[in-house]
Amino acid sequence: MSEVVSYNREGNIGVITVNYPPVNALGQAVRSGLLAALEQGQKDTEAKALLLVCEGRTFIAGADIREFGKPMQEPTLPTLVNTFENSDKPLVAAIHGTALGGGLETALSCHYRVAVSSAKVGLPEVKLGLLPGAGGTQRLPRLTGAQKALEMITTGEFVGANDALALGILDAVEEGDDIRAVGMAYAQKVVDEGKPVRRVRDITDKIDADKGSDVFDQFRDELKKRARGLFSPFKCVDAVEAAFNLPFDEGMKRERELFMECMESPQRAGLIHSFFGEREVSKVKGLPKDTPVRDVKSVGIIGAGTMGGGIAMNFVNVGIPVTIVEVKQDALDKGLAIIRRNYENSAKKGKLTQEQVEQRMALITTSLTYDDFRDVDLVIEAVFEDMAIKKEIFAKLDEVCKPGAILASNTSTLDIDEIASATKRPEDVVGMHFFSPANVMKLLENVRGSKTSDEVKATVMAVAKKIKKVGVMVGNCYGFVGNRMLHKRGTEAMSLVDEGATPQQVDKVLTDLGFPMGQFAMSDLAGIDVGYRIREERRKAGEDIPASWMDKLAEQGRLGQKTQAGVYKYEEGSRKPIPDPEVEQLIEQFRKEQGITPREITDQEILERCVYVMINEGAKILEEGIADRPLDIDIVWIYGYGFPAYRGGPMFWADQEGLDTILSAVKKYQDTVGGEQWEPAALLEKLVAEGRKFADL
Ligand code: 3H9
Repeated sequence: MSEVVSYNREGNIGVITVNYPPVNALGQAVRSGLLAALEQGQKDTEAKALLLVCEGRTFIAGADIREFGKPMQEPTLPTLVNTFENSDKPLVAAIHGTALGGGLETALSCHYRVAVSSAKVGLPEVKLGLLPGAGGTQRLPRLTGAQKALEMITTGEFVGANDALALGILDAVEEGDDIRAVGMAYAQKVVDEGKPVRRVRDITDKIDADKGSDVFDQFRDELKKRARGLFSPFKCVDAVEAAFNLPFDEGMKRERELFMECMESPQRAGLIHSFFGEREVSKVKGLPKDTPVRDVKSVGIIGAGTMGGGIAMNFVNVGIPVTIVEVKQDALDKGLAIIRRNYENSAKKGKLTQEQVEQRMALITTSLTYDDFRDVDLVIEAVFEDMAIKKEIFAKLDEVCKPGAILASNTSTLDIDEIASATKRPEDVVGMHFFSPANVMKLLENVRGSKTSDEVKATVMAVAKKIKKVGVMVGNCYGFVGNRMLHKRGTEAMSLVDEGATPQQVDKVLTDLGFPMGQFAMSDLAGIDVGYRIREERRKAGEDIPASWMDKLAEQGRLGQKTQAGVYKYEEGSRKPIPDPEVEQLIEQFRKEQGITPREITDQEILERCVYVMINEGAKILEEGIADRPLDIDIVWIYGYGFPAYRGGPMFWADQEGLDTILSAVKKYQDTVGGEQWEPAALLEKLVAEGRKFADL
């Protein structure tokens, strides 16, 4: 028998134990071990019932995702679950932690399920571009009916043990954390009460009740909005519907076919890359795992604006008190009122109790003086992008803050080393770039300065985890990883409109690729003045930034959503961008002034110029060591800018497009469009010459 699964008998209960850290995933060794253990249990004449239980922090968390995309090895998971269900002896699954995907499917193939109250169950395959492929789509609806099964399978959301009990997924829930004792007690009850083998496949009352229901079509309609561009959610509905239209064995076959379609889809590869990428980014290259981490028990924030307020919420949400400092009392009052309004809104939606709202608000202290930062462990500066002001602030922080306090800037573009130079402790200075809205967006781009200490780097990565963000460590340069690439895309998008495209055509190409919004809708959301100010600053600094029709928008006070007019116009209370003939005229006028004769621009050219330009820049970012690995860039773009996770991020997507295709387009635009953004990255040329991909780095 494999070491990862063992069999032993306790009294008249045969116990099958899985012990495959960290999450007891169903790799080949576990699958074959489980079959062997089951066989042993069947043969053990003293065993009257069998118990499946797991060691470590969780029940089985699913198939072993690392095996996907490789040739399948016997025994397969469907074979395993069918063999389990066919057991002649009653089988009990005892669940703690999370029973997910193939893990829940294995539990569903047992005849009874008991869990501790902290346990959760779910079928999250859809988040990996898959559907439950070991009977989940056939067995779950037999217990819950169509509606709930469709909800769980198409969202992948987890359900707590008590809810799972109410839904009929579990048979019993017990308090406590000794899962083996809970499982043994239940199995003993099964034996003592002579409970029969009860196979989920044979439970048909809910199937009969929902047969012919229009819930499937309703779900498909709903998914057209909720899961735009995605492949597997629709296949999930097809598979669940099969449970209602076909006999069990045929339903299983249909599920398998649909599962294989998903497995072969590029979306599955992209989503699994995102899954592992999200976890890999926490392992920073060159930063030893055992680097000491400083305790962050209190935080100071400079600026009570949208950004400062959003940042503060992240900390109070996890119980860390914050002190917000502003120059004027009314700015503090205004900021605090917005934070309260956000929490009150969550309370209205039932996400927080009124008591929790008050608890959170009580964790916020406001002040007009930096002296109140004397005892904090971390200060985050979130004032507007002005180097002189930032340096002044950091010099003051250096005077006031205790030794060992981390001094962070939320700058989105400026030089961290220059900011650090205003202090006598550059080793404690770091960038912590939050994305707006800071209480919602999952990315935290942590920026290392040349003197930032390892301890500070490790601490800000730990802080990201603590506040439930995905932290990515990047190097110091203009715009870091995310905005540096975004600015290249923005410049190309503006030029494309100069040359003849419409803003809505550019945006549509990007939303068709899977971005939640296009470049110009995003500019309207962020504020047209933001980009304008950056361009003006760079012009003042002597950079050759050409005039743009977008400058005219800013000069006319069309600042985006906040003025209900920007690149698009907006109806009162709506965020829906509406193309505006006035802007068309403004663009036409601009072209005339510049002597540009507009030409027809294809969607393909828009895609290449907006996205390939980012990839070329991404390659330069890698060359310069600003990002350690292509996956760091992918995760920045997925979590900070809405690059579709199912495409795996820009660098992963580039590998799928073909680096040779991208390089030849880059060279073409170097000749036709010009500019440093089209100078091919040496790394891109090298990879193409060697026939390698970003994934090979
Ligand atoms: C499936 O089951 C298909 C079937 O329907 C049909 C097949 C025919 N495999 O997230 P964490 C690793 S699809 C391999 O940091 P947490 C993870 O990479 C599967 N490895 O911990 C990490 O490794 P490292 C359906 C896995 O406590 C370590 O475990 N199941 C798997 O925050 C710790 O993970 C899912 O989609 C796996 N399945 O969260 C569940 N899962 O330390 C996916 C995790 O080297 N997993 N690892 O970086 C999760 O949602 C979370 O990991 C979990 C734990 C909630 C379990």
